[in-house]
Amino acid sequence: MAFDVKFNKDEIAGNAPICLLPHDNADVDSVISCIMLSKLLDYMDIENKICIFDKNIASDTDEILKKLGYNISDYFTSDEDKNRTLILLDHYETKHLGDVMFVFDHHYTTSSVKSKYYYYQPSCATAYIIYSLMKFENMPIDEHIVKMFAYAMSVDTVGFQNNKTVEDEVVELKCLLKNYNIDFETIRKESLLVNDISNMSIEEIINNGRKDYTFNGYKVVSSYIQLDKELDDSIKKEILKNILKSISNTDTYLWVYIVYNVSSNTNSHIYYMTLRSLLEENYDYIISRGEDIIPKVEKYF
Ligand SMILES: [Mn+2]
Repeated sequence: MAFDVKFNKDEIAGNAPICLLPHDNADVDSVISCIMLSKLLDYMDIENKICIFDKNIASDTDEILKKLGYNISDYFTSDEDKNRTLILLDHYETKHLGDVMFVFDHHYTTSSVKSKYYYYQPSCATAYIIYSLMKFENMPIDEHIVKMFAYAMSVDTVGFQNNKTVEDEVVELKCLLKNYNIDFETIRKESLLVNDISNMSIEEIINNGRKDYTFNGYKVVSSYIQLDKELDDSIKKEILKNILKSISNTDTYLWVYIVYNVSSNTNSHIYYMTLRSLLEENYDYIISRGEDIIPKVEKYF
């Protein structure tokens, strides 16, 4: 794919050291994109530093980065500097200080982006965009780099199954992995981090991946588990019973609980529970909580 971004070495070097920023509540893709771009800038001889200000890291990010040999706390920093030049990865606006020179993102926005250069592409992951940039700059691609963006792509598309999946990119990735004898299915499974509910308490099961919202004054909670099989009926009953208990104890109006089955028999079960009602929805694909379910719930309020 042609890569038409103005990535001028002299201009960037003139603003060095460059600070590479993942979004707050950093996830796998935003951190991997930073690490990949840092490698590219190193290759171009441009001084750079990855800065993670928000120490709340999205769940499981740590685990996948460790698999790749990185320790996320190595990038933690607290010193803001308004004279810094920033590059934002996997997001398009920031509250952190500095001048934004580049934004690389795969999320579409209609709001105006306050960055000198803005690069958006509807890719599986921002890490794939950085891989394209590496190729554009003739940087040698090795097995480790391929593994990095493979994990990021898989995490962001829930194992290449949600509607953010770009088929052309998956075909290219499969080809690259084959060249290095890396098994696609292994990367996919490892990135999905299937919950082992036999080792989780009922509290952990109902609060996994929890997010809290307030819509028009109503308290809404969402959480989910990811399995590689169907949920047993007895555990399902136990989960719903405990969610109901939590709803009445915490003055929650609605609890949206999602059970993902990421086996080859892919599906999503969604339970919308209030004190007095339970609505169940089933899909034969991996539905996105952030893009499909929560916006619909918000509209309801
Ligand atoms: Mn992303």
